[in-house]
Amino acid sequence: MNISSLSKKSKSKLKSAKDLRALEENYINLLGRNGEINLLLKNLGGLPQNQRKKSGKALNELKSSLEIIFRSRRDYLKEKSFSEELKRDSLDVSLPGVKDEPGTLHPVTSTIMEISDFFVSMGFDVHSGPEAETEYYNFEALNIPEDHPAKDMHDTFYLDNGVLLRTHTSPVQIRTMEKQGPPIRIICPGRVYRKDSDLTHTPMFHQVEGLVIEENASFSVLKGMLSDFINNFFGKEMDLRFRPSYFPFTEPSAEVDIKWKKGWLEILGCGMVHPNVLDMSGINSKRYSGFAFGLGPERMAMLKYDIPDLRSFFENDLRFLKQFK
Ligand code: 2U9
Repeated sequence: MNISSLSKKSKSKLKSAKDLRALEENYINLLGRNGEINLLLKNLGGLPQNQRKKSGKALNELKSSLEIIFRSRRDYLKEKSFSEELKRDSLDVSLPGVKDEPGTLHPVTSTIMEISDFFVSMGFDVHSGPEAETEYYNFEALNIPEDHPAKDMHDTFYLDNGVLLRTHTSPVQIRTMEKQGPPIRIICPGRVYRKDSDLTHTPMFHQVEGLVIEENASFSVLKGMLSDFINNFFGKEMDLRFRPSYFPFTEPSAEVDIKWKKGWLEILGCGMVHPNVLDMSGINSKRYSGFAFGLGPERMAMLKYDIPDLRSFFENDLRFLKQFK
């Protein structure tokens, strides 16, 4: 065995290892339990007596110096990989940050919130309900007759099995009347759907409806409440008129117009809840009376913010939406 050439070869193997993995591998091959050096040490017994001592000493010395080389190379490679990692992951803290542009509430959302807040201040609770409804809750329970044009396939989106997309938020009020007895004071904002699409109609739009049921609900209280609401919403005393109208679910019914740029403009509908509607939902119409109203927040927002085209609410054009910051 030529220990001097083994020493040269093994030292260079450790010193030249390119990375920690290669170093580890070379270390195991040389100094591991079954490594080259240990095998030689194990085989010392087969050597003649005079060589045994000399070779043993030389091999042990080689082992110690290889250990030292291994540790120093290992420390060097660790340091090198760490500094490479630092270089790779370094962060230039002088670069400009990412500008975070906060969003804004959609004008329809803030209008709904403003309307709801007003009625909440008058003691109303805010209720919501499903957008996919049954014919019963959307039509029948509201005293809307079988042959009413609103029930036509041309006006209503029908889903499977007699389920439809609600055409108004009134089913929410029906569900509340069934669950909760009088007194009731609720405001029901939400999305509604009608098969309508032109300059002034979109297939989805919003409604806010209100319902009050108590022992002495009267048209005069309704009139006072809606007048206060309108003046509050537009921030000034408005000229308004209650004009007789017809809805299947209210009797008597009225529409409210405001004076707008010289003419009259309709902005909401209202009326005393029809006794049939109360009775069908389990409320005794002999003891209780109710009033209800409905309005369209898109229309209210168009008037308040002078928005000419209904469709701008649904186009998500940031140049439009940013104006409501
Ligand atoms: C129940 C009883 C009565 C809700 C009412 C109106 C009049 C009305 C329209 C205005 C414009 C809807 O947004 S719009 O298209 N609404 O004119 N809505 S009374 O009456 C109800 C509701 C529920 C149980």
